[in-house]
Amino acid sequence: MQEEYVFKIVVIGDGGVGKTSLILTLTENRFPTDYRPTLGADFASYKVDLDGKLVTLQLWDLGGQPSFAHLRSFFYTEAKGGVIVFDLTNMRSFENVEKWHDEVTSICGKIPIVLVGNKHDLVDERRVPRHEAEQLARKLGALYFETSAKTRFKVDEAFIAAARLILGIREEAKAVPLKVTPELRKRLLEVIDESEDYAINLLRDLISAQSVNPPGWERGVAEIVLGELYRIGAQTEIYEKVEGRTNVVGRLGDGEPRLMLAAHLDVVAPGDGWIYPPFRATVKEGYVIGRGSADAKGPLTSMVLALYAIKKLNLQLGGTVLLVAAADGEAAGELGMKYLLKERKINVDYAIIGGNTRSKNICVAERGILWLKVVCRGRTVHASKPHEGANAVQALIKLLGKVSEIKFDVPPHPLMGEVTMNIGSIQGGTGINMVPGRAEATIDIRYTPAITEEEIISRLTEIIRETEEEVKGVEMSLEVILSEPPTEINQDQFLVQMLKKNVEEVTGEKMELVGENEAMMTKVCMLNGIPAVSFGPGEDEQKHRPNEKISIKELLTAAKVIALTIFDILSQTKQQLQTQNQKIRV
Ligand code: G3D
Ligand code: MG
Repeated sequence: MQEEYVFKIVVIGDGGVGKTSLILTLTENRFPTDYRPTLGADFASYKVDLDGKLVTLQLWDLGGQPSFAHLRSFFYTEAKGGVIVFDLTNMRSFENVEKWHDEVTSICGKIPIVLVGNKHDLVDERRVPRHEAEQLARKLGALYFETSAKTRFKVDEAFIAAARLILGIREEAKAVPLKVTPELRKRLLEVIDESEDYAINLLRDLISAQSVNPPGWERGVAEIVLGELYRIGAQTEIYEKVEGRTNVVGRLGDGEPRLMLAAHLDVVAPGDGWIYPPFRATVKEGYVIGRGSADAKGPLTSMVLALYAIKKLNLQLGGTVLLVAAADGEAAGELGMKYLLKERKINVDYAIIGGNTRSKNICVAERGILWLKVVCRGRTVHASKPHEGANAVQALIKLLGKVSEIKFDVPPHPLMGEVTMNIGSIQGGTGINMVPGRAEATIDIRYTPAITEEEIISRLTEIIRETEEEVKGVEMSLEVILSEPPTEINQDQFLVQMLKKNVEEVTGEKMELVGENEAMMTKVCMLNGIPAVSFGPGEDEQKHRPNEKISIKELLTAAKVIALTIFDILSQTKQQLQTQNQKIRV
């Protein structure tokens, strides 16, 4: 016999936020066009089957009658859960949420609360940033949803979540090996196709949560990822090496093997040349336009979508998927991936890093990175007697002239391409009437296995000594700021093979192995012993450009490939994976 439950839920919030509309949409599938403020307390019933349990929700709507104190206590009595609604276009209604929360908890005690930001369809009139709402929800211990009573977007999800919370349904974390059948794979792809709106809305919100680095402040956008992961049912953790530089780690499933999906949260400054607002997503002709759409909030969206779809199928994974939304991806990653792997000891068997490979190619090789600083020290004197000083700026100009001429005569690598060098910054002198005593420049060199770090440094040192001879009185030094060798994953690795198979299954096209994409995080993983590739939607050329955009179709394709790959990897035992990898030539 089916178990039956009846729960009273109070639906509260300021007048006009859409409480009556939500209840009517849910229970009668009718958006009220002629609306009369509800008089007194009233309730409507909503029945739902939750994993074989028949639950009836009695939804009580106070109808905005703040004066009747006795009515209010009657209204709240015996409520097992609360839905607090505010209007996303009305800041005041959001500011009053805590007041409503206090009222319900003062009478009902600590009951499960769902926070709802309604009128999600009014995109252009939105006033409440999603990350602030997510933050408030966490503070209140509530589950947050954004809904539209008008389009029925997420309305059922919000109320079903309330019912689940009251029932105390938790996901069992048993590591039962996943049974992957062709039907299941097909269903997974269908769920992703049905989730296009979900993906667009998530990416829109990620873009709106500005996270420009430098200076770097990822906490806002991290709140959004955190909320999404929480709703999906992932275990979540936050790590900050520096305050506000937030990393989010979500875990779905349990035990081994472990697959990490990772993308960075920060973006570069918008710069000039935008026709579209950089931090308000424009959806146009199959693309989402905005800063970070490609680099890397689009790839991040595909990853979250993959987890969302797997969760919708209600599967128990035979291992763990980690979703890492990392800080500091636009810099060297000291506060992001490096910190997570080295100091937070995150350990996985494989990593897919969100890059822009058009959901088609897989990036398996990254050049080495060598960041150098040259410093020239001369002697400062008054500008009227330059012969008595030693001009550090002039010496540096001479040196950089020669450095620009360096040719590294090595053949291009089939995947990584050429060795390149770029003089990135130059600083020196203090004023027009002084002979400068100090000048410095930074140089970025990307190199292939055809040359070593030592060879590059010795070439530069040679040129420095030569220039020092020519410009008497200026001392020159070379300092290594960052040095990471070239890395390349073995193409026979199970991860590469599965991605290749799945790209071909989903797109029907041959995938290509490429090099040079999202270099830093992939490299950080490889150097920490984690086989890693970069893969994701979007074109590499869109990175750091004005009017940055990403194809919605590619967003979904990447999610499909990633979700199928999760299936393939997590349906193996750790031992099977190890055997697979032992077969690989070193
Ligand atoms: P309340 O019960 O919280 O007081 P109502 O709010 O459900 O009566 O809704 C107040 C107004 O907001 C109504 O408009 C209603 O149509 C509108 N509304 C409710 N939900 C949504 C939504 O999701 N999207 C949009 N666009 N409008 C919504 P009127 O004009 O009748 O006052
Ligand atoms: Mg009402």
